[in-house]
Amino acid sequence: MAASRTRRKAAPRRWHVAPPPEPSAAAAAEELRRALRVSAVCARILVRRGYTQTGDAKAFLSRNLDLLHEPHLLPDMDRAVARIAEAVEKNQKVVLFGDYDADGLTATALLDRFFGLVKSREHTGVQVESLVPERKHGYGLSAEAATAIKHHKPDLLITLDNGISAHGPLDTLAHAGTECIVVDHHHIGANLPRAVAVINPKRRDGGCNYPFTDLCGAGIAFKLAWALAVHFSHNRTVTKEFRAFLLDAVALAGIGTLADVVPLVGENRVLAHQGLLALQRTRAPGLRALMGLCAIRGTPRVSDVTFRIAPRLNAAGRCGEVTAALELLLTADPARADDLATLLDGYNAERQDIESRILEEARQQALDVLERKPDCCAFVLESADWHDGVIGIVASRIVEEFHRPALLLSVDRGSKVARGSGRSIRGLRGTGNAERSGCGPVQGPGGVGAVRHREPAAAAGGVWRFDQQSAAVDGQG
Ligand SMILES: [Mn+2]
Repeated sequence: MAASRTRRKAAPRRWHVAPPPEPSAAAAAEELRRALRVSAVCARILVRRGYTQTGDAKAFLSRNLDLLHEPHLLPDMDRAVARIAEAVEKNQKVVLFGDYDADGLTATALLDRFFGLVKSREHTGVQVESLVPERKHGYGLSAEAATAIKHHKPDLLITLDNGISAHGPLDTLAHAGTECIVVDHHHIGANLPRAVAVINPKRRDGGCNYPFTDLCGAGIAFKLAWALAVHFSHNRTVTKEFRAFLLDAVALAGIGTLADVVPLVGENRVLAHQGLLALQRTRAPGLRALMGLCAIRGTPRVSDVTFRIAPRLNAAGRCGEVTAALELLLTADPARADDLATLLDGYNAERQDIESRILEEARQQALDVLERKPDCCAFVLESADWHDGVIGIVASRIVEEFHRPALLLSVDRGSKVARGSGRSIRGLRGTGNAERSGCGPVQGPGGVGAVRHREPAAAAGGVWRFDQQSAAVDGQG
């Protein structure tokens, strides 16, 4: 069918309306209204969200830093601090390896800047290098990334916002003499990776019981910096210098929290709120340059981060030179920061153009599928012309519009390799890759198949081999 430019309507938006409140809920709301002096509407919303006790509701509304849990409650935190202290003492070589999205970048920048402060105070020869993956190698610690890291011959590797499932690459690095600390918030598989310490709030093995499981990578990095600040203060309370550092660093943790779209409750709500306040007063040249470019004045709002700052940080990982965003967050030079912010802005504009073209094409494919199979329950859409750094965002838009899981494939017909990115709907677990999630048979091109999900994450990516003759897509890991 010829692609028509008219926007055919997909499905009406689905609303789930909560039942009217019980008499007890109405009483609880009235109690909150009086105790907290909030409006009746605010009190009713609090009760509907489960904040029926005055203390809980008050904490939820206060967003104070003292609501953050002690960093030492995180699993393996003490081991991580001890190993990092050893690296500082023995002048070792440390590599920080973060992911190239806004969460991974802010986590990495936060710790990199922390080491800068430690170096100025402790008269140590510790060498710290921050790296992000090359986009063609995909997210996280791939085998290729491990090879790149090996060239730096680090004594210690700290993975940030990644690493929890990188068993093979971490084994390789261990054989090469590199010890590792994994700092990650992603879903934990059957086994933990080989590492000196695995700091992940979702851990429940061996008595791990951190009270808040939804921290993002930058949130955990903030906790690690806090625990290290306590250690290097050689006192129970942190020194003035470290305190100032942490109060500034919460801006990075807040950006990571908002950019990663983790639930804004508990500690995340504190980090997001305090992060916005810290962003306003930060003197970090990169953040100042980004805010100037985005014309953000006064206290930044959540949408300033999610729609302006985060997309520009993410754009380098999608369309440009991946290291530009990390350099922006690390540079001490305001002129360089302005140049890099402008560069990221250009990448972002390019990303928007590419995204709207792919979205238009993907919508047409989805509508065609629906016309042929009105009862189809998921989409597999593909093209050889789609940029694989952008298909994930488009998949989200397709899911939003059609309320069905969507897997978008960017197919390289020469090598018969397809890179895919999928998004699922609420209530259906997100995907691993096609092979691991047992999906299939998936019909291409533009066909549909049953995409089943076993991983809890809402997003997934992977590489697929594309067999043109049978027009089928196999999971390749
Ligand atoms: Mn993350």
